[in-house]
Amino acid sequence: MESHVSEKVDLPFKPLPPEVLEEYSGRLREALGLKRVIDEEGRVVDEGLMPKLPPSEMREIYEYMVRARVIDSWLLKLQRMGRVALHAPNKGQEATAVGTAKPMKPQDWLFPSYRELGAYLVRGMSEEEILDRALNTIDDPLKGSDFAIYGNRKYNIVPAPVPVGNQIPLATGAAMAAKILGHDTVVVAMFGDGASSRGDFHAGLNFAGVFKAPVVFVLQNNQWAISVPVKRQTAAPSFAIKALAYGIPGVRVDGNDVLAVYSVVSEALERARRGEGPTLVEAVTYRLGPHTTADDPGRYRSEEEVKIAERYEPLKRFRKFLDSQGILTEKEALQMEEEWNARVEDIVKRVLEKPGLPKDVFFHNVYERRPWHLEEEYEEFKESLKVAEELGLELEE
Ligand SMILES: Cc1ncc(C[n+]2csc(CCOP(=O)(O)OP(=O)(O)O)c2C)c(N)n1
Ligand SMILES: [Mg+2]
Repeated sequence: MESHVSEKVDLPFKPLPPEVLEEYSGRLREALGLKRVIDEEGRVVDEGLMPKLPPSEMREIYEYMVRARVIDSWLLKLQRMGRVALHAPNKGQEATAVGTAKPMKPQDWLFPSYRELGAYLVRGMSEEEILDRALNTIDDPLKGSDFAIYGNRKYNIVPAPVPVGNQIPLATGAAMAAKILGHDTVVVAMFGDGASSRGDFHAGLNFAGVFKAPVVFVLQNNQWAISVPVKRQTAAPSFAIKALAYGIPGVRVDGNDVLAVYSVVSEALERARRGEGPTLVEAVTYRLGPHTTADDPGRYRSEEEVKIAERYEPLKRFRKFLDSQGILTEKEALQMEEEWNARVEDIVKRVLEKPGLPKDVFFHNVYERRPWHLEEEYEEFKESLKVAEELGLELEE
């Protein structure tokens, strides 16, 4: 009988060829090392990895990091004022967010997590839109759905899912779609160290490896998943090494060195665009703030640890580098921060004046045509609003 099977396995069994061993020993070094361009004093330690960027672009990268820090601190303040429900602070992770998004092309797609303000800004989201979202104003692009998680089709940013790591296989799927359609699109998924313990991480990386999906996985190893430290997250010596078991490169990079992140992510994007498949980038960083505004990190980590981590924070070191290169003086850099602070304060004032979303917002924007049971509920809801009005009751926005 004629066989319809087109694939076959290698028989008889034999050891793997030496070139595989050689390739993997190189990959092993990348997965266990730490790529850096500048050290914590801003000194160049690897000229070969330095991205070829004009001074104006270096300056722009710093400005995005400043903007991420400024809007982050405003969101924290607004939460403390009772105006924002919940915020996941970004402080300390700005280099990974900006360094990942900056080399992406406009047609690429970002599947982020909830801690990437710098990446949203680079993709084109404004501070005003971030605030509209966090405060659920009338201009909230996601119309009040869930709490402060961001996204917008306009910038090819898929809103982050609440279940940790769900975006990983979704990103692989989107990358496969782009590949099948022949689009020049690379997908970037961002997630934390904690997300690597979900089955979704395995499914997403395994599938992407087998089918060479054009996707870059950026794992932000910020040392903590709420109160769980990395040593309780995995027994492996690094997260990047996990990629090797899926047949894809895994690169461990200093996530507080924006130039190194830029360089490593650029290379991974180019690999994917050439049809060579996915890469896992482990960006080693540190979450300087609490997990969210509902968290008290004093219960599980020492202040001393945070103080040490602050020495490695990404803005200061990049500022020192820019100063030493004559691109931006420390004084100009600090002035830039003050200017953004004043600018964002004005935006905050304006956004606080905006009306909230209409009360019936949750009946819209989910289905193109409401199913009958929601239609019934909607009628009942409108009726109850009328009753409330007749009784003179004020429903909260
Ligand atoms: C599937 C799932 N389990 C648990 C949670 C609760 N939760 C929210 S964030 C988080 C920690 C995630 O840590 P990590 O992936 O390292 O990201 P980080 O918050 O450090 O950026 C957990 C357990 C969740 N949202 N989804
Ligand atoms: Mg984490």
